[in-house]
Amino acid sequence: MELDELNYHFGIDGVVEFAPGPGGLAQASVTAPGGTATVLLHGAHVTGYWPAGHEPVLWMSRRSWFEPGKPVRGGVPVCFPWFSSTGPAADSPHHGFARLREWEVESTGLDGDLAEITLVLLADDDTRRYWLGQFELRLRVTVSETLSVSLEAENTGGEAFTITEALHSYLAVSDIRGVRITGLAGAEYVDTVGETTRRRQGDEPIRFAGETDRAYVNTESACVLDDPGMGRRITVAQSGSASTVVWNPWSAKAARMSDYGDDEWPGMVCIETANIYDNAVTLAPGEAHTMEARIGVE
Ligand code: TA6
Repeated sequence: MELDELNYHFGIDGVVEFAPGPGGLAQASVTAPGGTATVLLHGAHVTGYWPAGHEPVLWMSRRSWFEPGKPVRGGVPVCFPWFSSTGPAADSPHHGFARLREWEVESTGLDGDLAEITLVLLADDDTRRYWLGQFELRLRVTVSETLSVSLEAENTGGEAFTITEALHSYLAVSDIRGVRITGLAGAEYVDTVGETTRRRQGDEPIRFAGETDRAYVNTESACVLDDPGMGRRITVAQSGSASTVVWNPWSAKAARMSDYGDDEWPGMVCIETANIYDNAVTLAPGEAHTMEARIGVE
């Protein structure tokens, strides 16, 4: 649908507006008294979140691609129907195909101080090239005093299927070497830096002194990112999610990523709301599952 049609059918003056985003991709701006979020139809990708009175919360690489069929490096990538390289074939796209596809706008709305947009991706011949699941996937972005991103997957076919999934949130920080994350004390995690091993988080906050890539499992706790350099705390709460990934590539891995600036690694950390490893989700025919990330700043 063209931008003028999107604005005619789904635009709400001063609340939801569609315009060319980065790379000329169609992007919605969703504005409520509590802040603004921007969402590409490409990948149903939240590219930015600006709570009223605060600095941007989401990080975006200056080297990100903004092209059909390519992932965006920053914001909130939607990882579905598999996480990382756990797809069914050797050439399965990393983190699944949902973030590579153009989604459709299904609805927009304003309810008091809450503004929202819902986008939908349906199984089709392209998705079946990678994965035979019959599904409807909806991403609902709600701006109020916080940013809510919820991913609802429905099995519309006759066979059960199992998915892994993540809302892969990139958060902007002053300097990764000065922040700490609490909320995961005692949780077991899969550490994928070097040889993959299972460890258990102690009571101390998570701090960063090198590449960090940890998938915490069987935890539904909210995480708090304390950033003294920016004088703020970002909370990532969740529902329908039993895994949390914490990731910073550090310098060497950053230099290996062509869509990530070599000097950008100090400015971000991912706290990803997920269902992966032990927490994969199996949906029977007709069954639906919703995973939500709620991001707030104080
Ligand atoms: O969530 C952490 C992770 O799985 C890292 O291992 C790294 O691969 C990151 O995701 C980014 O993946 P991407 O496919 O977006 O480059």
